[in-house]
Amino acid sequence: MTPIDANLLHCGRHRLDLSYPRVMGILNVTPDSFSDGGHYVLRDEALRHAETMLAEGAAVIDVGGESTRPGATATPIQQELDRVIPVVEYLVRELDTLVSVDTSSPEVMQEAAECGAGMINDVRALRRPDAIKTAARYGLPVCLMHMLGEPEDMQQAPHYDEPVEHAVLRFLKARVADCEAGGIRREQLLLDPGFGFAKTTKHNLRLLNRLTVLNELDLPLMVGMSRKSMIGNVLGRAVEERLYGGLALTSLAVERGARLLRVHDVAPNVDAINMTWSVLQEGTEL
Ligand code: PT1
Repeated sequence: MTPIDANLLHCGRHRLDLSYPRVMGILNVTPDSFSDGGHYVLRDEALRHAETMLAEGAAVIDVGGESTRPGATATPIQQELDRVIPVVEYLVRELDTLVSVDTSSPEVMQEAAECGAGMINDVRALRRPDAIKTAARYGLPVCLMHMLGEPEDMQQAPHYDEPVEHAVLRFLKARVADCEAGGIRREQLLLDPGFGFAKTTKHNLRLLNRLTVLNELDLPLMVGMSRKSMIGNVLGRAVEERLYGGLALTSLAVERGARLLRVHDVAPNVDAINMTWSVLQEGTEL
């Protein structure tokens, strides 16, 4: 066995060093995106937005063509392909950057991988038929996220019979086992508790409070809390007023072990992460 660097993800032609916390910039190509209002539908706008996020310090650009915010209805596969693939292709060609594809569809995973995407981000944790097989074939890192039900109905009275962090850990453990059994290397997996997915605000706050429980699996943790309603509900802020609240959550997530932060506002989050990380590093020596 050749020793592997546990902090280095192999993303096709790219490497992602997660020995310190990194930012994934959100690039929505849905016309109904919950906070970008579909402004980045055009390829050139997508390119400019991606360039800006990279200049601000994003390590990955996450391209998604299916809205998964609460209440969103299912997107037909062909529509998702039409939205996502041209943008992935264009970003890879023009920027030679690490592109992640936010999808649950094996067809989209396959097409995106073929045109150079380096990571798969699946809010359904590869539970669709053939998703594991497809991801395994390309060998790309996969983010497995916790959700119950589907975006359309997930917020109808979410309930857990045990502390929410235990339910999330149990679910992710089972998904990791299924993925490994299906030929995906453990070293290529990331875990995400799925903030805002089948969770009340109380669940979300508790999950962040207890985030360290998820470090038990010894896999890199990803979180996505940017502009979400958990901030809106606590602070009484509209979606465009949630940045400062989100930065507080980013700092706490980093302190509790998050290594990939999926955000809209890259520059402020990079500052919050680097400031938090510098404090944490000072506690490690002597
Ligand atoms: C996430 C995530 C994602 N979130 C990963 N991928 C979304 N890995 C899309 C709200 O409460 O957290 N992790 N892809 C966006 N989904 C939501 C969910 C958006 C809830 C908004 C809310 O406001």
